[in-house]
Amino acid sequence: MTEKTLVLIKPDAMIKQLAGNIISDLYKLNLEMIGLKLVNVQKELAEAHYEEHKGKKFYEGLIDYITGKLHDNENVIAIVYQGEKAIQKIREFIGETNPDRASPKSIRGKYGKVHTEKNNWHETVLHASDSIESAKREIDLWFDKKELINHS
Ligand code: FUP
Repeated sequence: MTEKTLVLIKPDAMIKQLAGNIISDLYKLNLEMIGLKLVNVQKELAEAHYEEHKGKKFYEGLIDYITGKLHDNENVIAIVYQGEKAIQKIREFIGETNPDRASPKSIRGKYGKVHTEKNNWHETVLHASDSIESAKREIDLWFDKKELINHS
């Protein structure tokens, strides 16, 4: 089934200059890129994106992370991919949520970090939507329809 999914190249990946390599690796999944932009992430957008985690002990760290406060870089690259099994393909590529448990071949396994000293906040390098419903919600949050190629 053709799906759309949202990928965010997070501030840690941006500061480590991993964005080019990540996009290059994502090409290998044979998905179509239908939207891409650099976003200066404000608190409102961060809180809307992570609303399901409000109140959890790592929430404040997560919001500081995605708004760039922890890496002195508040820009992330947001990309929408479309294709067969796009959600599953990209989730496998990025690896498990906890970088310590993620496959060493995955992006999170290679570059992620768990900060036990900061309420178990995970530095996860990339975000990728985990279901059709969350992809739809997240794409609407990060992109205007007219910013997507061949939007329907
Ligand atoms: P994922 O979809 O893999 O990003 O995972 P979740 O939606 O469960 O988590 C959202 C964000 O919270 C991720 F960036 C990781 C972060 N997180 C922590 O920082 N600590 C935790 O204990 C669990 C999740």
